[in-house]
Amino acid sequence: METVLVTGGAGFIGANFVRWLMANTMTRVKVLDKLTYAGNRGSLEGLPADRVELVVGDICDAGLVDTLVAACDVVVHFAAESHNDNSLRDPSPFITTNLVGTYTLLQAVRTHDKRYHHISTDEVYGDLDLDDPAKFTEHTPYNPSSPYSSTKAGSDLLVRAWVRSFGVRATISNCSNNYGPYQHIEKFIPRQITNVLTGRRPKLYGTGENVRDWIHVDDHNAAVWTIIQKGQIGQTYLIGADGEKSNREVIEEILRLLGQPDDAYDMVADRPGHDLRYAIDSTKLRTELGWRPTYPSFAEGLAATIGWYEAHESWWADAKQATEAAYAKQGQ
Ligand code: NAD
Ligand code: TDX
Repeated sequence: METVLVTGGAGFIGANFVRWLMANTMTRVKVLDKLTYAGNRGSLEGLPADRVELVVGDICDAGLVDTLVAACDVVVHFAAESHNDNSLRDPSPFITTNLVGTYTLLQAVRTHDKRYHHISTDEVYGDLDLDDPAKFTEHTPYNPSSPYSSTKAGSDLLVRAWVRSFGVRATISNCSNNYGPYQHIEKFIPRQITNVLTGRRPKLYGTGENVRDWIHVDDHNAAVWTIIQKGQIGQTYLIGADGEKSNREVIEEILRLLGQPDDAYDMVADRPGHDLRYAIDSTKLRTELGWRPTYPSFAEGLAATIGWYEAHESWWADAKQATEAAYAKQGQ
């Protein structure tokens, strides 16, 4: 039985990935997660103890990382500081975790010659104009805007260098915005859902015309596993499901699904350096590896996600007050 080391497996996408592996493969999983404010043990509850183990630790801890990498077959690296707004308040943990953490993992997979998959974001490419017919491809030049996206870009470049100079067996994927269960309520969609559920109004940054390209987290994770199974070493694959929507459209849809008037939201201070539009062309992944998104429409996925937050208040309630207090300090 293959053992997969999943870094950041107590975070949003990582925890959904572990759940996806349990449902769709025979693998055994070791999660390495520091349990920062974004990590939650509860996201791994109910999984089989003989197949999933959580090790609480830091990806910058070279000794621990070396031991765990030596004992696994494949490393899937999700752990990161992941929120743009936090990176504007304090970039420091982004530099450490996203750059030094990735370097630490690369050194260990190099030493032990292990297969490595690196999870990254479309934000490394910067942004597109609203009326630009182009989408991001694997050939788009890197042009990141925020401390978050620049550290993700830097980590991708480290991976490419370790492939070329040291022969590390790695692949990279850059995905668009994910939604689904277990996402921290600091992020756009769960923030608005839990605002309505707690009697607050949704908060739209700036004009709300900014566009994000939404994909259900299960479709992202199925693509990651496809790349691990069939991807070519050294290659980058873009993951996206043609889900472009403006932030205003998403807020209006959330309000409608929750039975509220669709103008019952506040317009608040914009994010400094706010990227205008992301859009992914995932032709390479679809044609070369045969992946397709399978999740039903965004509206259905959003309705199911709202249902999950309604049913799992105990998972998010403790973080709500502090998260909103931090936003309020910035007029958001
Ligand atoms: P998240 O913030 O929900 O989870 C990150 C996890 O990493 C948490 O469990 C946290 O405790 C852990 N972690 C942080 N620092 C650590 C450290 N030093 N050592 C060990 N563990 C640490 O993030 P997410 O949204 O699940 O994103 C996962 C990955 O996917 C990230 O690499 C992110 O850049 C990438 N990504 C996210 C999206 C998205 O829409 N959320 C889109 C594309 C790519
Ligand atoms: O309250 C809000 N109001 C609002 O209008 C919040 C929290 C966000 N926004 C806007 C900003 C963005 O245009 O919504 C959009 C989405 O915001 P986030 O959820 O913060 O996501 P984004 O900045 O697009 O980055 C996400 O996708 C790419 C993830 O957080 C990253 O980890 C991933 O790399």
